[in-house]
Amino acid sequence: MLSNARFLPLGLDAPRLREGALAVHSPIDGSLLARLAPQDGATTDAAIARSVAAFEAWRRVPAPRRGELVRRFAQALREHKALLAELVTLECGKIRSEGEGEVQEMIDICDFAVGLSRQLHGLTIASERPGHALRESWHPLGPVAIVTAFNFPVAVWAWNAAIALVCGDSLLWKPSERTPLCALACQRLLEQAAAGMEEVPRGLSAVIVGGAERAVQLADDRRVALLSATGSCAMGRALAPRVAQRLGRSLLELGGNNAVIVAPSADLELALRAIVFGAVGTAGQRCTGTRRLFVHAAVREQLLERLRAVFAGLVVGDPRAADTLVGPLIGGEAFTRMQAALAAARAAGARIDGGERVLAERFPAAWYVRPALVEHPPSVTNSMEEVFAPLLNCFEYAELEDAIARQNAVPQGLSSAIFTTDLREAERFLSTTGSDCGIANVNAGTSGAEIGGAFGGEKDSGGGREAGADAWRAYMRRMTATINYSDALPLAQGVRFEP
Ligand code: UN1
Repeated sequence: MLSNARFLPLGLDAPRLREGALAVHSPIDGSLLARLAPQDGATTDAAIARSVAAFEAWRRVPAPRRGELVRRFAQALREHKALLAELVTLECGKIRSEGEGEVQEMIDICDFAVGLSRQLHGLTIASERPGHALRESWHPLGPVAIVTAFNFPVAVWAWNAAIALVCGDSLLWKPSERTPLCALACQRLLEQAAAGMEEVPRGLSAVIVGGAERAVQLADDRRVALLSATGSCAMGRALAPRVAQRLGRSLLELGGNNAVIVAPSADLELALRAIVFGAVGTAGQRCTGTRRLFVHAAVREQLLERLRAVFAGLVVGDPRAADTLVGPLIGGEAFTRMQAALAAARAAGARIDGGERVLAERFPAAWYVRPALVEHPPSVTNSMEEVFAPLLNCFEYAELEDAIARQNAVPQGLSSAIFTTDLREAERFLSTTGSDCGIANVNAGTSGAEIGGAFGGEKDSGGGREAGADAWRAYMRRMTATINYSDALPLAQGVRFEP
């Protein structure tokens, strides 16, 4: 069980974390961290009702004051950064530096949102009618439901929450069943930030602990103004039609099958480091992770030889240890899926280095793997599925056009990268007919985006955009107003209608 005293500042105190039906295990060693009581349909329904009431109060608070709440929250995050990062590591298994990076990402988006709280601007537009003004304004939207995955148990919520809060919305957070403690800790820090701000209504933010059926309930409920969901393509496919059925709004951030193209002119050392971080960072469990490599025939052997050596030498182990770079998979199903993908590749003639389970004796109830490098034979030209594990599929190419075509030939379209020092190749990759992804990088890897840019992807990756300069618009409703300050009533388009 979680050591109470240690995590007391995050509000994770004893009794209520020991009695429920939902067992939370650490992927580090399989140990039991807590037992939480999941919410049922009725308590979720009541939480939505409270969220509506909180929204109705919060939308009246001036946006810069709403920003003040987010500023205080960022302050609380700064104070508790190390502890929250430790909890992230414990609950989802990412290494310490990545846990801290995740909390930093929360702080970054909060700072960004505080600035935005004074910039939620509309337009004034020239009207075609004399004595008329045309104006656009943005108003708070309503309760925003945020469904998050285990791999970014705090940052992805913060991308949504910080912006939704300054936009005047209330929050309902359904975290992954695997990482509810992180959610409770964030909720506690937000409540602390709100203490002393009397304009913050009760129920402004709520955590809904539970499984997929709670996400379905949020998707189905008309009171939820926006469903922002991050997770697998399958999850998106299950939820999006439900929201669409009630003509509601959704913002989807789903899977990726991200590729790196390495051209003959590439700085190979740079490419190597970016590919390794992209493929094995967070134990391959990032939606932006590098799944595919298209390397030019001229540099193939050189790069793969280096990759094999680096993969073989990576320190896999307890993510709390200072020298570990690859922590555990989230669980046994992830391991099984990875092994199935490796078996299929092997059957089709691939050369595979790594991929085996390690540390099974020390951690019998956890799932550590050596990252796998899969070199496909020429007969296999692409891999279509996202396997959420440290597994890199390598292919050779001869013409850039063909590499770009293969990169784009998958259902997903989240992130992509090219390594080249040839300006023409780089610009070709970023052009209209280049990468079809929401994120396209040059001489930088597929993962590790900063919050200043819009984040999200095309096709099966969901089409949504979070973070970035204009993401706030998704969390507000847009109103166009025509104001007639004349004493006549001219109709637009010159229409005459005189009864
Ligand atoms: C995710 O995996 O869901 O760009 C989000 C990145 C991180 C966010 C990943 N900033 O890799």
